[in-house]
Amino acid sequence: MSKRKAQDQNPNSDFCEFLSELAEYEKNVSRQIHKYNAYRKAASVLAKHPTRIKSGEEARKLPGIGDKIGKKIDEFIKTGKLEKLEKIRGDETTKAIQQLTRVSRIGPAAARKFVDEGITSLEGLKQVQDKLNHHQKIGFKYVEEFEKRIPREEMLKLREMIMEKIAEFDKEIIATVCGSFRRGATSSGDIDVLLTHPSFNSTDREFDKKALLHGVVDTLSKGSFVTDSLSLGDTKFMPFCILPKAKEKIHRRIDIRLIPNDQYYCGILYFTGSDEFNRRMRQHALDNRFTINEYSIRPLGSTGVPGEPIPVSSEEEIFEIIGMEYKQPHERNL
Ligand code: DCP
Ligand code: MG
Ligand code: MN
Repeated sequence: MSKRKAQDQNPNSDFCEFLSELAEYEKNVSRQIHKYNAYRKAASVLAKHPTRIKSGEEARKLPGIGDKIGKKIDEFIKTGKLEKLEKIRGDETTKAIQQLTRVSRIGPAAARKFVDEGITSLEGLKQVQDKLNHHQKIGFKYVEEFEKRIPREEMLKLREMIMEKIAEFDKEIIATVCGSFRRGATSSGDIDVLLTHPSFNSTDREFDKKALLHGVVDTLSKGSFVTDSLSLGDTKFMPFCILPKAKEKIHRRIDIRLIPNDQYYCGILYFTGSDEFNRRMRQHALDNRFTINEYSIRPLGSTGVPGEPIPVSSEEEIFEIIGMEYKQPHERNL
């Protein structure tokens, strides 16, 4: 199903759209992350609701929708617009911040600083490129390309290409493409690849993880596939690539992380997301006195101090430990 079709089938898509716009405003301009989360959650609940919501009161019966959002839904039903959104859309500072935060690695704080200095557009940013750090320069250079999502068809080809090159270097490396791709998305923002190796354990200080990752970097960088890199560390590589036979020659972002095998399943769980799903699962874990992060799952002692990591050999085990019903990756699109 195409993204468009999915939206058309959502009878509350206009509510979802204004809630998402409010969420973006709270994240980038007013910087109220709680409000951002509240709007996003409400939008995701409404996106899944099978029938058209007819009033704020009806909406308030859904989880995650309270009085304030209920009132906005009423206003929108009655007038076809929202005062708050009209104001936001007309505000010059807001517009400028929304423009500048399009650049990857220019966050709300950096954007506001530029705006205070009188830089209010991407055109303006071009004049002061020396003020950008390395990441921001690359983000600026590719701003339009990075906004284009990668169709699943191309994701499949990219995965094949990446897997092939990695296997060429070391057949023992285990690689999993996580992120929205693993959740079955029809398009993705980037390619999230997690790597591990049977002989790489977190307690093994001798293992040369840097040599392993850099071997992967070298094999990927052969030929014209990789064009640039945002960063390269001992366990993380963020290159850009262009698929040689792609229909459109657009730079795509790859996010590669090398993880010890004893932390692989917590890593896969985390990098499969969604971020909202992760938040809820971590809360569920806490309610049952466990703490989960991208590395491990640990029991919480009576004083709230985490104990030793619990060994796990699948994602299913992590769900089981915290007493949560297993969710397939495609059921984690919250
Ligand atoms: N993640 C998270 N919290 C964050 C950032 C990331 O839990 N603040 C996790 C969940 C994400 C995963 O990492 O699903 C990958 O991050 P991406 O930003 O690549 O997000 P997605 O792959 O889900 O979406 P996209 O298609 O936009 O890349
Ligand atoms: Mg991703
Ligand atoms: Mn990513």
